Amino acid sequence: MEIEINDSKIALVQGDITREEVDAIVNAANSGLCGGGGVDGAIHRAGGPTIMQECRAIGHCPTGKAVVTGAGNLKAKYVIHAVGPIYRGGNQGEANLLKSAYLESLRQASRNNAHRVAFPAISAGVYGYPLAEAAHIALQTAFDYVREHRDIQLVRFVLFDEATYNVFAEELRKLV
Ligand code: AR6
Repeated sequence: MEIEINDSKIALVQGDITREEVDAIVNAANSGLCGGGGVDGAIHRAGGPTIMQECRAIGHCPTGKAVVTGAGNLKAKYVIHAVGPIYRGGNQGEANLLKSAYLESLRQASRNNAHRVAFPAISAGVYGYPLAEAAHIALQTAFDYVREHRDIQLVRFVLFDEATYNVFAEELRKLV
């Protein structure tokens, strides 16, 4: 499923983000930038050790922010490591922090002339964010950014499983 905004697109696909051929892929990282499971583990495994070397040199990324490294062996040019919030019931600023993780990632993409960006569902795995709400925040933030920043030509949400894809599709239909 995809929608057009001006001359840009927001697209939803089911798949593995490590195989994306866009300019930048976004990682759902932790603030220590020290790797882990889920999409983070998959990106470091597929991209090779140089990504972790660059993460160590950067050292830390606060929740709601994003940092950039090269993409090692991956087809993308950059990995944008975004840190989403751990969901703790919804009253700990989680929504703003999740929005910020997407927004800061898109700003990093713009800064690095990455016109095509792929995102996973940040915080929707181990970090426990309720999926429909996470999808709404992700899509609304991307929609608003793309409408105002014409340099971003494509935002692809690469959803790992069918259930996640379906929730994103439902939320995207509500948005347009
Ligand atoms: N491609 C796309 N999406 C994927 C892939 C993949 N290869 N693998 C998993 N997902 P998670 P979080 C989906 O847990 O909730 C790590 O240990 C997954 O199904 O990766 O932000 C980090 O180091 C889910 O929908 O990220 C942090 O400590 C989504 O990606 C912590 O987990 C996000 O799930 C971050 O937790």
